Amino acid sequence: MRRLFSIENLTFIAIILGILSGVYLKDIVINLKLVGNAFLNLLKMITIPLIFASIFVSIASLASIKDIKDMGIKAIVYYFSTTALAVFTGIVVVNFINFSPVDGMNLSSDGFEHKKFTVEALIQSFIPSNIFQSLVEGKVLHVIIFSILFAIAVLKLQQSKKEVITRFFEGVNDSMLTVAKWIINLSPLGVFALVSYIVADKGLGSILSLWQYVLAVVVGLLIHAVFNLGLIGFLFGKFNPLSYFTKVKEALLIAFSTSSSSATLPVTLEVAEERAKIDKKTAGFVLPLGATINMDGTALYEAVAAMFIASLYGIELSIGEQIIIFFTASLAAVGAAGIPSAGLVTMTLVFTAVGIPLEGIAIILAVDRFLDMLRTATNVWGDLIGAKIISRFVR
Ligand code: DAS
Repeated sequence: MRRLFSIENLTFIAIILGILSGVYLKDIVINLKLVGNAFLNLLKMITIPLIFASIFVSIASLASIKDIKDMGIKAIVYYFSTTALAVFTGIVVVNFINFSPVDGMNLSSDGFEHKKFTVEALIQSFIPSNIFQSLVEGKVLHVIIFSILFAIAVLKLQQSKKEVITRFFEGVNDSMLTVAKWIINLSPLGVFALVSYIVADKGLGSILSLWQYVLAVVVGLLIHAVFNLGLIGFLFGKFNPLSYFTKVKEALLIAFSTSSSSATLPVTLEVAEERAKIDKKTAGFVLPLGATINMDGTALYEAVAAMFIASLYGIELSIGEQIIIFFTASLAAVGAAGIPSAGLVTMTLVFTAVGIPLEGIAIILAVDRFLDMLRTATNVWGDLIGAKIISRFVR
């Protein structure tokens, strides 16, 4: 009976009730934005200290620089191969769905001021100029880069100094995970408020008008999350993806509700270490890194969006242009931050690469947040599959 009312099950029920309330009790739940944002802020509140501490503890507990390289290379190989597979899946799905013109679709942009995302911006998103500013602004990738370098430098200290610093960050890591557990207990309420507000605010009608595009993204994400990642987990991680899913589903539900991989990270780390029993060394390194640079769902979404908008403008994409979309969508997703609608910004890299009018992005704005929920859950699922696979190979 207790299992039935577990936090995960209550969170799932909260999502369903949130969608129904957003449709039928719009005028009431539209006021729940404050409650939803308060829950989101609680998660964001511990993200930066937890990322710093978990990466530090993970690296400090590795025996040598060689081990760090070993785990880092495995993580990068996994990230890029699964992201590329996600994009390929999206392109194949689009080639099966022949987008027909959307009736009543005006192709002029309605004031969507798009921020052009360039390769320079991508580089800058990696390299911090002032780590304290990055900590304050919550620039997750900067914090990760700095904490990796800091931890490697501490490894070179004399044993007594190294121990003091390591003990401190172990304490920070464990206490942040305890706070994460407390926040998770609030998730049914927080998730209900977040989902019901979003549905009431955005309305589900827009999904119908762009049903082919939504279908292509949803089918692509499902194939990637269930078939691609499930098979990769089974073949390389030697585990049953379904039973693994039942252990970590709370993180996926929070990812779906918050549309933010970074905000979900405290929950992702907690379910990985406490429920799926993945060692801290692997989880503490692979999950924070993955939450910012491993975004399978985002990459697939950007490729599908580019091909959909191109079809609306009557642009016939050659195989060569689809290959360009393949590479730029894989790269652009790396630059997407783990925050809501980040994929919408980096997708300009893909549009620019093949000459698709950026104004077209305004057309898919109305359904972006709903698709963001699904692609963020896919992103986090990809991170969790990677952590489980890599944990098999870490000594
Ligand atoms: N919302 C982003 C994330 O947190 C993904 C995206 O915008 O595509 O993963």
